[in-house]
Amino acid sequence: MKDSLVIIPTFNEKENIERIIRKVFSLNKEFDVLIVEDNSPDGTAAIVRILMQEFPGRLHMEERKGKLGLGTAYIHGFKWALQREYAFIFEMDADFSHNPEDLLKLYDACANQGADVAIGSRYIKGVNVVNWPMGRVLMSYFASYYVRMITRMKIMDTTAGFKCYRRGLLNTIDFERIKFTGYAFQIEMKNTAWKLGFKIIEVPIIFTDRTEGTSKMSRGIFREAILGVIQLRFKRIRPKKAA
Ligand SMILES: Nc1nc2c(ncn2[C@@H]2O[C@H](COP(=O)(O)OP(=O)(O)OP(=O)(O)O)[C@@H](O)[C@H]2O)c(=O)[nH]1
Ligand SMILES: [Mg+2]
Repeated sequence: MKDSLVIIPTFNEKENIERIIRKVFSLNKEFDVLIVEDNSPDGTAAIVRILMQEFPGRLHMEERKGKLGLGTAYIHGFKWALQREYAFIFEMDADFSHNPEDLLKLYDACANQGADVAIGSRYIKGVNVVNWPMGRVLMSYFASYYVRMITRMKIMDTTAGFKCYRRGLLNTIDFERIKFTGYAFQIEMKNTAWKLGFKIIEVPIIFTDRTEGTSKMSRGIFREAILGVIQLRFKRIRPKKAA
């Protein structure tokens, strides 16, 4: 059955994009792929366009006018997926920090273990991060701890971006009320799911720093996350009104 869509947002990923797409299509389960492309100056979109001829009906691309941020890229992808029949909707980075093989574990947690959202978690069994400088590991680990303390969510890896959502969860979230765009977007989505009472399962994964292409992390993204979680703690969350 054709039930799963992997959303991959891209900005300047020409070194990774073809390999990651081919890797997903080589897995033992059928996943469709949606690239949300923000007009990368490096020509990422042109590479995807050529591959779309090789994988008609399985590889899709939505092109936006410019770099509008990770959060809105995912929301764009979620809306696209909900207009189609997908039951399981995944988030994955293009840079191989997330191992595409782990899509199967995330799928299993949602399809067979009853999760509404499965999170690929770096911090569920110790710290599973490869190739990050110690400073960045510590920062990420303590950021996760900080978020846990402030929001009181029982999630070990609160900033993780490797996920599988059940369709019903995404259908319940009011995307107009999702405000953050960087790491805080990932926290906000978890916080929203948690406050709405959805079942969350963390699946241990190993996260590997990118070896190709360049990072898009910025100080602004970081600031948004630090201040944003305090707002999240007090934010009232209501399910989306039925249309
Ligand atoms: N469409 C879109 N994709 C983005 C944007 N910012 C980042 N991405 C993509 O989102 C994914 C995660 O971004 P990364 O640059 O890897 O961010 P990171 O993982 O925090 O940092 P590094 O791994 O150190 O580079 C990658 O696939 C990026 O290409 C954006 O504004 N728009
Ligand atoms: Mg990355």
